[in-house]
Formats: sequence, structure tokens, C-alpha cells
Amino acid sequence: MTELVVRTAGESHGPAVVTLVEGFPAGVPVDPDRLAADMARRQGGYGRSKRMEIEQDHIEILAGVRHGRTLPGPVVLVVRNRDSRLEEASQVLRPRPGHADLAGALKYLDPDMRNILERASARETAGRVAAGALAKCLLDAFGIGVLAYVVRIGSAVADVPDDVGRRRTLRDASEVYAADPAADPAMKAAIDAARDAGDTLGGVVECVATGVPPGLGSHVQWTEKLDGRLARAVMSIQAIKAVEIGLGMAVGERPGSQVHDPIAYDPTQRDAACLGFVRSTNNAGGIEGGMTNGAPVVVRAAMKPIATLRKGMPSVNIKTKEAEETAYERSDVCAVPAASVIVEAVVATELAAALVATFGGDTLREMQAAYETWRKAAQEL
Ligand code: EPS
Repeated sequence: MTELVVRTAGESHGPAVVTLVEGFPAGVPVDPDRLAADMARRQGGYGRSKRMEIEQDHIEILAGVRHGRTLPGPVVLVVRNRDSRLEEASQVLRPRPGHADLAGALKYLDPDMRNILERASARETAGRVAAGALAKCLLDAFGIGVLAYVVRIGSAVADVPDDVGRRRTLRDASEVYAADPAADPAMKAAIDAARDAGDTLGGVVECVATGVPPGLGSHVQWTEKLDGRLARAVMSIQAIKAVEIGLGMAVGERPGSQVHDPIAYDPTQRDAACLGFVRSTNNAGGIEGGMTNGAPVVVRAAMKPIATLRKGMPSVNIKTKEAEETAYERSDVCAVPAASVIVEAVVATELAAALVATFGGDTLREMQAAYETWRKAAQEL
């Protein structure tokens, strides 16, 4: 069985971040502008560090694409680091609370935490966004759209409009990638206040996928449950500490009648993703029994504040065991806007993987044929 798998390699200050995508169907049109747009958006957002003024993230396609379409072979995407100085980079002996430093040093028996942080760094997410941008080229062919936006930074909260198209327009116009222009000033002020205090700030991101057909994922085996796979993918993003699907944690606060989404049939929606089976609410976040149910897939993620603080944090020199403050060179004050781009990318990748698992073939044409056959049969149930 074909399985779509994404792997990344590369250190934050090494020569490049490299992404290997295996199991991607052949014949998918690859739009370089779309790849470039996602890479630029990941670098932007209010609150980023000086590093983002150095980098000019550009995807080079090293393998797997010819004449603007994917080939049968693996796709290799490369993002070169301009701030490439791995060999010269200084030792790090004071672990930052909240970063991988201490756990990695103890695991790898290496007091120089430079050897840990270089790979733990969120620079790696450039590779995941590259893969997500490729995945979106496949999702496009099935009318599936994925959009993520910021809903909270510190105590500043956005009020998101119902219309998903409007959310995209507002998100694209926002410096903090929120879908609520009224929230921008408060979010920027919160970031400014954290910067002035030498501190950092986290927040919450929401991602919605529309046009998703029912039946992606599976109830049959725990490893194939799509909510589990989405949770793993999103939780694995650097600094993410919580993931919710649909109503999320709040399902524990309400009775069943106020959690489960009533089912009705509307023949005018027969050609929509839901095949006519409409819901008045979407507390399930578009997933029931580990499978998509035809409603939009809704995932939320909470990001902790960046672990590198200008004002420092109490720590210990790993060699002397003396108490010392953490060191500071430069860092993002808030990377929640960038995290929204990364959540969007990994959700797109997981949905593309689920599409391949369900309708998989060697080529896009075969996938589309299988999809149409299934769809027609489902409409005739
Ligand atoms: C990061 C630290 C910073 C961020 C980096 C993630 O890098 P540096 O140590 O070079 O200042 O800029 O993010 C990126 C480089 C990126 O492309 O997102 C970290 O410690 O995780």
C-alpha cells in the first residue's frame, strides 16, 4: 500500500533544511508560487526575530518534479540557510527551561547543548511547511482547502467570522495572522509589552479544512484514526503543548445532547462534501470514529511562549553545576503567527496522506477516478 511519508533533515545553522516526501502520487501539478507564498508567510508575522531578516526561504526542488508535475520518484525539497555557521557556533552549557537543551544533553551524554538545539530548533519547520505546500497541490485537485489563523496571543482573543472565505481574506491582511481586524491592535500590543519586558508570549491557533470528503482516516485500527494522526502531527510542532479537535476539552463539560451534532438530510447539499448529510453544529470538528464525516475539520493548538528570554531564566551550568542565568543572543518574542502557517502545513500533509491511503494509486488520475467511483456509490446508498 502506498503511504505518504514526510521526513526532514538539517540543523538550524547548517547549510540547509531538507525535506523528503515519499509516496506522493505522480502527475500532480506543482505551483511554485503557492510554495513560495507559504514559505514567505512562515517567515513573517509580528514578533519575529532578526534571524528572519537574514533568511530568504526559497524552496529548491531537487528531485521528483518535471515539467511542473510530480514524477513517480520521491520529492526532495531544499531550503538553504543563509545564517549557515554550524561549525563556528558557540558551545551552549546553560540549558534554557522550556527548550530541548537539558533533556537532550542528558539523553545524548553531551554537555554542549548546541548539538541538541540545532536540530530541536523551529528552523526545521521550514521543511514541514515546504511539504505542506506540496500536499496542498494534491488537496487542490480534490477541492479541499486548509486555512489556519491565530485566535489568541496571551490574553488578546480574536472573534472569528462564520464565513471561512472571509477568514482567509482577513487573515491575509493581518500582521498577526488573525481573522479579526479588531484583535490586531491588542495582539500587537501584547507582543510589544512582552518584548519591552524581555519576555515572550504564546497563544492559540485554529485550523479549518473545508471540502473534506467523509471517510478519510479509519475506525478499524488505532494507528489509522485521523484525529490521532492529526493530533500527533500538530503536537509534534515545536512549542505546541495542547491540541483540540472540534469542541476539544469542552466536551467534558456538557451533556451528550449539547455535544453531538444532529444529523439531517438536505438534498440541495447532495453534491457538497457532506453528500447531503448536514449538521447544525460541528462540535465533532468534522471527525467521528477516527474518520472525517463531511463537515469541516477543525483543529486548535496552543503554543507555549518561546523558551529563549532576553531577561533570562534561572538555570544551572551543566559542567560546574553552579546556578547561572540562561544566555541570550536573539530570539522571537512571539512566533504564534508563524505557528499558524506550520499547523496549516501539517494538517494539509495529514489530509493528503489520508487521501492517498483511501484513494491511493500511483497517479493523480487514478486517485481521482477512485474518488469519483466512491462518491457516486455513496450518493446512491
Ligand atoms: C529558534 C531560534 C531562532 C529562531 C528560529 C527558531 O533562531 P536563531 O537561534 O538563529 O536566532 O529564529 O526560527 C527559525 C530560524 C525559523 O526559520 O523559523 C529556536 O530556538 O527554535
